[in-house]
Amino acid sequence: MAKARVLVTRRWPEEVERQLAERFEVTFREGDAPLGQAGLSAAMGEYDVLCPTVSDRIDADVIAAGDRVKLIANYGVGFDHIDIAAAKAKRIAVTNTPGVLTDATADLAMTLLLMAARRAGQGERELRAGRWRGWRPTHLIGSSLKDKVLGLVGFGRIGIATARRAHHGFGMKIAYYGRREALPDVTRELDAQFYPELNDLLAESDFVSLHVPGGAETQGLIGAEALATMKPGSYLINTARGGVIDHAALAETLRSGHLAGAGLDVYPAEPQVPEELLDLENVVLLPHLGSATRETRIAMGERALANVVAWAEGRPLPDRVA
Ligand code: 8YV
Repeated sequence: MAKARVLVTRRWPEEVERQLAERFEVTFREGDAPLGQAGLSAAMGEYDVLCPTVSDRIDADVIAAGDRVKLIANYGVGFDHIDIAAAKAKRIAVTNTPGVLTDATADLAMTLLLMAARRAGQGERELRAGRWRGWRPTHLIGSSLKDKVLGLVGFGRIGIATARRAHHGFGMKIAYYGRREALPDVTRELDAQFYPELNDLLAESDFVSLHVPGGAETQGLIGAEALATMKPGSYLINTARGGVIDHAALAETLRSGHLAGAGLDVYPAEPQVPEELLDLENVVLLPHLGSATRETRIAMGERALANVVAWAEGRPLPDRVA
């Protein structure tokens, strides 16, 4: 039987590219530049399997553009960049890579939280620019974490992993908003307080960290009203998806001082970063690094590969989302 034709849209760590190439007829894109809508559309008619990332917008037009692709094996856990309804309608299976990037992303949420709380980005910019005037008791004063309330919006795998770090490592109190209450074991372990209403969580939290999926359901969830509801002097952390926040409203809230700071890893139209944030000292801006560890990026590739192999062998797909 002919090997399935697989397109990998962005470069993966070498060891997983090699494993994939041993089993399939794979096209890797030498330059690692994004394919764009035209390239993705053309691929729909030329490959059996597409392995995209968050940087590829697989919308309804792309999905309609060709009839050959039977599996979209996404390299990443979030899949709001793929039109799931359109894929389902064409009986194209979609898989993701859950679980393997939980710890890396929770680590990055804590990185942002600590950087925002301790004004680390601001301090580094000051030092590199030669503006540091030496130690003094009132220099770049931030916030402590111990006994502060961390409110998690979304309490799935990554939200819980972040809560564990914050609670056991930094002595923070844990509160969360989600569709349902967490399992009793988790609630007990973290002494976590459930808030069925988002606004109540926002009003009570010293730090808010977002862990909901992207897409229509969470678009603009943290808009002007939600930001105004947040505690004065609190902090907002986002490692989820950029569309969850209204960034014009966030910039205003940071400028006014209502929020003490924010830490962001994701943006609505990456790689563009909302202009209004760039001049603000009290926001930490990272370039979507949530899962960017060697171990994690290899594990993500292996997980995507496992789905492609299962598909090729006609077995149930381990991480099917459509
Ligand atoms: C990935 C992510 O690097 O997995 C996700 O959903 O946001 C990132 O950690 C990216 O999505 C890869 O496609």
